[in-house]
Amino acid sequence: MKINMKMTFRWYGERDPVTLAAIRQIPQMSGIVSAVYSVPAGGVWPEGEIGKVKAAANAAGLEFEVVESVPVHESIKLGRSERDVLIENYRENIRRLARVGVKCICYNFMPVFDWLRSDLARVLPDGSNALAYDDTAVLSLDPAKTELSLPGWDESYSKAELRALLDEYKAIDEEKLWENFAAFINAIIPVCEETGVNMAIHPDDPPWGIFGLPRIITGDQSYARMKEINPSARNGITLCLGSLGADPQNDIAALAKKYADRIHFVHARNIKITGERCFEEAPHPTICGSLDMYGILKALHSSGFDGYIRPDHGRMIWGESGRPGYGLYDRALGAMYLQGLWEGIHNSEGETRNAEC
Ligand code: DNO
Repeated sequence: MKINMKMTFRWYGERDPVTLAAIRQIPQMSGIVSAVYSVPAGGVWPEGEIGKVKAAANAAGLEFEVVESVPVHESIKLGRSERDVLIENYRENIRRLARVGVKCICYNFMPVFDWLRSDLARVLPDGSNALAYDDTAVLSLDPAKTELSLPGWDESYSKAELRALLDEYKAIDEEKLWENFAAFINAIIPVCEETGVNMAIHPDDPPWGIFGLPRIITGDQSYARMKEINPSARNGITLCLGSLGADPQNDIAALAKKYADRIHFVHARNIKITGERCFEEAPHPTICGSLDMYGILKALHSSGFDGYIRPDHGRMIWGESGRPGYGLYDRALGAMYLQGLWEGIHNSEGETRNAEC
């Protein structure tokens, strides 16, 4: 059985306060998860820029095999007439990334907003702070006015553009979004087959509709439908524990087993559900939150998971400041916890680990 999942770490490029040298010092870190950040959604990434990310990673002794994200332009999600050109650009990005050794592309199909939180620095009892979500607080915001800003958002829209975009989505229900998803994925999977790149869709975060926008990647039924639309294993999943776990209906260990052949990437973090549609991001260990991290990793292990995993959002601890969720220290603790769990699970199943530090 193949058991060597690869531990990775997200890096936001040269302007990330977390350095590659620091990432390299986390034991068993195989590589970075990154992107070309200078090109707006929909554009073709210059090969030189892709090469720079790879060169920087390699110079630090790290691989660059996972991209997060190649963003999907809103016109593709909306099914506007210019989508064909944009899909062709996306196909070209896959080819270019494959040429430098990228094997997995994480993306999402969430309209307008990427992940959403109501609080970027909720103070926890231990004095650290973390991201938190409260549905009532979020729904009381006017999305076209709010000054909230998250690292994953496309902030290139003016308020007027954002309002127009939100209006345009009024005509897009979940069925229409699925149709537009199908047109997209069916056009790109052939390029993935040619190049050997795996697509790994990120679930909607949180996994329910917000501000009247449709959201379709929320759990078991979504994955079954994706598979029906395009059966290629390249049409895969990023199993994001914190996103899926915000809905207690999602049995993530069961999903890990059921969709084992298409889980190419795992975002591992824990959340503490604090009420109906409310949660705080918690330290990675099972005991600190609502998710059974051990059970989920065990399910991945027993299914032979050998893809990429990264510790997801961490708290801000030890006085660190930086991108909400993406500091160094707590994510590094997360990476160590996950490796400890994995090693324990592996050894308890009677096999030896042969990876070297
Ligand atoms: C948040 C991230 C997401 C993710 C995208 C993938 O921390 O997990 O922003 O990168 O949704 O496209």
